[in-house]
Amino acid sequence: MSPRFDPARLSLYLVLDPGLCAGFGLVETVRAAVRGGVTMIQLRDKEGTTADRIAAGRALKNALAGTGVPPIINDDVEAARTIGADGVHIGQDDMGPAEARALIGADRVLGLSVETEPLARGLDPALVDYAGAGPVFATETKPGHKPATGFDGLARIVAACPVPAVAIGGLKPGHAARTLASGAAGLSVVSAICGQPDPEAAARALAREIAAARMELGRD
Ligand code: TZP
Ligand code: MG
Repeated sequence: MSPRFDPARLSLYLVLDPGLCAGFGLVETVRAAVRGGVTMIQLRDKEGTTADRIAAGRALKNALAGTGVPPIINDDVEAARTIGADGVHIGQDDMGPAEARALIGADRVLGLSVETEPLARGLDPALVDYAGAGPVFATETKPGHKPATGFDGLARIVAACPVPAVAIGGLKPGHAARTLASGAAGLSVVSAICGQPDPEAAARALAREIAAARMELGRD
């Protein structure tokens, strides 16, 4: 586990889809989302090349400089290393956590997607810092995703998981209380911020809802 990782960062985790962010552009979306209160940001560019991810990752890293919000790169260890990103997020179909950890070193954050209880239980906390659990709901943002877990399924995955888990998949305003009550450390969203008419307001509404849910659950 990375000594630099603060699980509180999972509270409102924006996953950037460059296509969905095209209206405002990646950098403007990032700035707006940070003003609104996102706590961690991942670049998830499934269409681009490593060169594209390096260029977009650099722009993300520059936009986040001085904010305390860590830039994470999806899948692409080479891009993450090249730009000096804070971490990498991998899925079950990507390189394994042992290989990813060996390539990124001890200091960077490593996230792993887990869609089922057995996958959560099998996660090695010596290698992986946090889990992405879901999808909670069906979502058009990830075609061909695994079956939706619902909140009950999410709670079982989180309970089986030896590291903090952030929930993902179809999460929108109105979902914070049930997500946190499931034991998740936070909400990860794409389309609830990317491509919204006012990404800052969208992020702020979610951040407030999460803060209120934390208070309600006595998790502050
Ligand atoms: N992994 C599981 S669901 C998902 C990913 C990357 C997409 C979530 O997107 P949205 O728009 O927040 O439903
Ligand atoms: Mg992947």
